[in-house]
Amino acid sequence: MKNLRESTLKAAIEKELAERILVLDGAMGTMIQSYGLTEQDYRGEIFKDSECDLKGCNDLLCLTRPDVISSIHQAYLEAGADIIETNSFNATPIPLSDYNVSEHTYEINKTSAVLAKKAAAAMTEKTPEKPRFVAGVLGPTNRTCSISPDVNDPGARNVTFDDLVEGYALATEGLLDGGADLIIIETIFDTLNAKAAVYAVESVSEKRGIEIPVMISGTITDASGRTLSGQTVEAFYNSLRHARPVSFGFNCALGPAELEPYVAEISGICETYVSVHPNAGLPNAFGGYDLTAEQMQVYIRKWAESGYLNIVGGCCGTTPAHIKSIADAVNSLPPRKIPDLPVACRLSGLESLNITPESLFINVGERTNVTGSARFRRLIKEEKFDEAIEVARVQVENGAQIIDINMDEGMIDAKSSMIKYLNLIASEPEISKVPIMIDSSKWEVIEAGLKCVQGKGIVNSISMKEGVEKFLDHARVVRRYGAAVVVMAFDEVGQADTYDRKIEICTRAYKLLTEEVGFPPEDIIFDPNIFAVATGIEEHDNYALDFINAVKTIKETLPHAMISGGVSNVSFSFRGNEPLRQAIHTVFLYYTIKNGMDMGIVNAGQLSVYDDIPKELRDKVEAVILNTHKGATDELLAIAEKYRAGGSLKKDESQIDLSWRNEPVEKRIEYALVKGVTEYIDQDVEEARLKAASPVEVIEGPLMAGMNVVGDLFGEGKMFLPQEAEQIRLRKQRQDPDGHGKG
Ligand code: THG
Repeated sequence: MKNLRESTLKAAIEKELAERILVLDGAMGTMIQSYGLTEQDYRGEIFKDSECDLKGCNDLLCLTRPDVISSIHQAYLEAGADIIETNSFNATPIPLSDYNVSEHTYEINKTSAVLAKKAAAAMTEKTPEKPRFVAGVLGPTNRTCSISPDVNDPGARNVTFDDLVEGYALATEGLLDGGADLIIIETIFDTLNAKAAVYAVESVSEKRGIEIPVMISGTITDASGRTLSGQTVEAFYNSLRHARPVSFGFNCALGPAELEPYVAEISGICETYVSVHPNAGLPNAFGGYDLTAEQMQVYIRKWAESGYLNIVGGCCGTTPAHIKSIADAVNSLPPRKIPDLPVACRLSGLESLNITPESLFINVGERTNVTGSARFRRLIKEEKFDEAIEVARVQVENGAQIIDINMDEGMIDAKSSMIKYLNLIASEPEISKVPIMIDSSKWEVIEAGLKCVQGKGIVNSISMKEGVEKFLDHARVVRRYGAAVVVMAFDEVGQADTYDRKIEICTRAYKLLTEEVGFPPEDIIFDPNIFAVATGIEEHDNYALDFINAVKTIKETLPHAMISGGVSNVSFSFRGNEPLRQAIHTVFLYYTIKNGMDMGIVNAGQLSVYDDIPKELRDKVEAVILNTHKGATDELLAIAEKYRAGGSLKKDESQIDLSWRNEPVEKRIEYALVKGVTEYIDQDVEEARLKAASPVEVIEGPLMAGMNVVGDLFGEGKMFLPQEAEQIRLRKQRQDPDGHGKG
C-alpha cells in the first residue's frame, strides 16, 4: 500500500524531470569554511562540555549554528537550485563516532532536513510553478565494506554491512521526519556501502509503507575510470539498479574535464534520469579548487547540449556563483531523454556482464565448490585459502564468466568460510571482475554471502520446497540486496523430475515472483534440474530429454526468464571417466543451448567441441541424451572404456593425429584456431605472411577466416566460451609474443 503523499511526491519530481533539467546545489563544506567558524561555533550550548575537538564536524552545525546552514541553503536557492542537499554528509554513527557524538545521529539528520525544508518551502511559495525539493544526504562514511584496511590481511574489514544498514536506517528516519523529499546516496566510492544504504532506505520504506524517491551518485576516483572499490561505470550502475532510483550519476573527486567521458557513458546506459555534480576542477596544491563559475559553465552547457543531463549541480569547491552559472546554462536547454534499452539481466563484478537474448552461452565455473571438488574441499578444510583462491583464478582464466561458490559440507563452517572466501576474492581483481554466484542450501550462508559482494551477483538458489511464504520472503530479501536468483524446480511435493513437473513448478514460481514480489523477470534464472542419466535405472533414462524440452517451453512461455543448470550432474554415472563425461556434457549442451539454455555451471575449460567427438562416441552419447531407444545406456557402456584414456578428448586428438599438418596453410590456421593448438602457430602464420602481400592480409585472410569458423560453431551451439578464451589467448600471443601484455 503506497502512501498517497509520498507517491505523489515521486510523481511530482519525475514530472519536473521530464520537462526540464533540474539544478542541484553546490558544496556545503567550502561554504562553511568561508564563515571562518571557531571551535565554539561547533560546540554551541549542546556540546560545550565535549571532551574532544569538534571543529570540522560540519554536521553538528545543524544543531549549533543552524543560522549558518540556513543561509547557505538560501544562497543556493537564490542562485537557482531546484534541489538542495541537507547538511548531513557525515551524519551516520560511524563517522560521528570520531567526535563522540553518534548518539545524536537521528537528531542531526532530522534537523538538517528541517532547515533545508524551511528554506526550500519559502522559495517554492514565491514561485509555486517551480517547486524546490530537499534531498536528504546519506554519505559514504569513512570506512569501506569491501576493501581491507590492512594491506597484510586482504580478508579483513573494519565495518560490516549490518553496521552500515543500521546507521543508514537511523539517518533515513531522521531525514524523512525532518521533511526530506527524497534521499540522495552520494559520493559512493564503495558500492557495498551504497548497497547497505539502499537496503536501509528500502527497510524504512517498507516499515512506513511509503515509496521513497532515491538519487544515487557514485564517485570515479581517478583516470582509471573506476570507483575506489574497482568497479567500472557500468558495473557500478548494474550493482545499484535494483534501487530503482529517480536518478543515477556521478559526483566529486574529479572536475568536469575529467568526468566527461563517464558522464557520456552513464547517459548512454542509464534507464532512469542522470545527475552530475562535479568538483570545481581537481584540487590544487593547497587542497583548494580553481575552476571558476564561467569555466565550469562551458562544460555543463556542452553536456546539456549533448543531451547527457537531467540534474546538474556542483560538489567540492563550487559556490552559489557556480550554481548560478550552471542554472543559466541549462535553463533553456532540454533535458536528456531516457533511452529505450533492451531488457537484460545486468550482472556485475568489477566489470559488467549483461545477458541478452543475443548473448552466447554463459559459463559458470563449478570448481569453487566443496562438494563438487575434492581438492577445493581439502583446501578449505585445511584453511589453505591462498590455494583455494587460485582455484577461482584458474576458472576465470579458463573462461568462466561467473563463478559459483559453495561451502556446504558437514565438516566445514559454511558461513564463515563463505565470508572469508568472498572477502579474499574481493581483493583479487582478476577474479572479482566476474559476478559471483552464491551457492548454498542454507539461507543464512546465502545472506552472509550477499553482505560481502559489491557487484550484482546471483543467489543459487531458492525454491518452493518449504512452501510459498518462505520462497517469497527469500525472494524479497534477494531483491533488497540487488541480486539475481536461481530458482530450482522444487516445490512442497518434491523435485521436478518430469517435463510436466518442471513446467508446472517454473510457471507457478514465475507468476508468484513477478506478481507478488515484483521481481524483474530478467533476474530470474530457472534451474529445471539436471539429473544423471545412464544410471542403469530405467526411470532416469528420460531425464536429459525432459530437461532439453523443458528449456524450450520455459524460454517460450516465461518472458525474459533465463535457464541454468549443473551440467556436470548429467554424467555422474561416469565419474572417473573424464573424457567420456566431457563428451556427454558437450552433446547435452548442444541440445540445451539450441533450445535456449542461457548459462550452465560447468568445469570451465573442460568442454570439447561437438564436431571433434569421434562419431561412434557421439552417436552413442546422443542416443543416451535423447533417450532414443532402450539399451542406449548399455551400448554407451560397452564403448566407454575405449575413451577413458588419460587427458581430455581435445588434447588427445590434436596431439596424436597430425594429419591436419598436411593441409594448406589457411586450413592449418583454421584448425589451430578451432582446436586451440598453439604449437605451430608461429611457423604457420609466418608461412602465410611470406605468401601474402602484407601482414594485414594475413589477419584479414586466414586468421579472420579461422575466426569465422569459430563464430559459426558458436552460433550452432557446438563450441563454448572457455574454448574461445583459448583462441583469444592465441591471438594475443601473436600480437605480444613475449607475453608482456595482460592477456
Ligand atoms: N544446480 C544448481 N546449482 C548447483 C547444481 C545444480 N550447484 C552444484 C552442482 N549442481 C553443480 N556443480 C558441480 C560441480 C562439480 C561436479 C558436478 C556439479 C562434479 N565434480 C566431479 C565429481 O564429483 O566427480 C569432480 C570431483 C573432483 O574433482 O573431486 O561432477 O544442478 N543451481
